[in-house]
Amino acid sequence: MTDRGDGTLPGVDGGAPDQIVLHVDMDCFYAACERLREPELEGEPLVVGMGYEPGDDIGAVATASYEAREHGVESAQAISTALERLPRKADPDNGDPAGYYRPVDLDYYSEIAAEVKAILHDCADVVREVSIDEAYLDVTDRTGWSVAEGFARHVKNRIEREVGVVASVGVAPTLSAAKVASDRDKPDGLVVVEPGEVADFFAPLDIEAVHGVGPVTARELREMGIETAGDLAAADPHELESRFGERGRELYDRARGADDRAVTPTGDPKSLSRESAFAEAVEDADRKRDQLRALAEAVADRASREGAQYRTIGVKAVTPPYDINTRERSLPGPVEDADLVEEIALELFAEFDDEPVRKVGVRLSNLSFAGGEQARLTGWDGVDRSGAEDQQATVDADGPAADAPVDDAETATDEDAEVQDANGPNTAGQSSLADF
Ligand code: TTP
Ligand code: MG
Repeated sequence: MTDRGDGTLPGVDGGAPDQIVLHVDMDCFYAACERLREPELEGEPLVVGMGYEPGDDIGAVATASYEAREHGVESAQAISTALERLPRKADPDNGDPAGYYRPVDLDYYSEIAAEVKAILHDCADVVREVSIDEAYLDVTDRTGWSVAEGFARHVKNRIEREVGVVASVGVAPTLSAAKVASDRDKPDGLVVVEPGEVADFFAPLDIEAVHGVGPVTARELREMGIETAGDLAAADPHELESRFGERGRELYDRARGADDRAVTPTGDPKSLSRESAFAEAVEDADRKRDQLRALAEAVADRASREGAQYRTIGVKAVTPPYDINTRERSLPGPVEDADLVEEIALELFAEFDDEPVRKVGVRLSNLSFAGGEQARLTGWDGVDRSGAEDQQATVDADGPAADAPVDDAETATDEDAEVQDANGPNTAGQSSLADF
């Protein structure tokens, strides 16, 4: 960067110059979740939606796999239109293209989303979750521009390796550019917009890609002969101001890449947890228990450093194909006791000792903070459990159990050391433990 001579560095197209933002958006998310538990659907045209059963054709498409999109099926489309364009596979085989249809199972997708978000929280200190399959990460303190692409690739790789779904990622100095970038090369996309490139990156885009330009404004701008962000950036700002008032200037600045928004975190954490994925499902009881001990120690240590006491201790075992099992036990009062965490975690995990397990985790919830400080955080389900009591939940292909949802609003999984330096995936296939 060059010095302006006045002691300040040049701005980044009007954005915050030192910010590195990742926007992560999962590819055909609901369909990807269905494929996790039904791997035969991989590579097939797949529609997730409601109302496709015979005699029940009122409903809409939630999402379609990219194979189904090739047939003209898309989100929010009437299910009847989707069925016309892509008949169900179950229909008599008349040689036409056909696809698979599955109903929406939001509880299951939320479980998978929590897995993904846990990785995101592990990869960044500041995460803003904006929807079930989308989040912004401020990774300024974790990487630099010269290695930002490697860092982003690492995040993508972890999501794919540990959860089995694919994300598209955009990297940019502003939120709006990062969002457009994540969408640019979908599916499996990774697009980096470096500081100084934002305005050029926006220039060829339709004006509706400019943050704040909706269909109504877009129509007015088109009437003025402004079709692209580049046209808007090159327009006379005074003319825009006389047409749109103050907003005109704002749109002009945004078209030139200006966006000084910071990534603001979604909300207060509710729990602390550590997880670790195996490259392949592990049956060996000792290996799983060793890992669980390490996770118990790490999460208890984290709680201790945060000054947090906990009343509920839980474990997670993800079994093939991707069933998320959680077990938890609540104590009569809050404790801070690493040995107890390990002991209870091992007890709760005992039923999985002989099962193949893809991932293990330990979680502390119902947090309160020491030193008489008012508890900042609430428990994961608000249920008052007096006395020790075990809770369990399994989410599987038959749908989730209604009780004890896994609420990983703040879940920090074990940290790969390489997250810090943006090397490739951990070749040992198992995430390592590191302090964070
Ligand atoms: P999107 O991220 O918009 O779409 P997507 O993940 O299916 O596909 P891609 O990102 O690869 O383009 O939305 C995330 C999920 O939200 C999607 O899987 C299903 C749900 N959804 C609806 O239920 N209705 C809708 O109209 C849209 C757009 C999404
Ligand atoms: Mg998506």
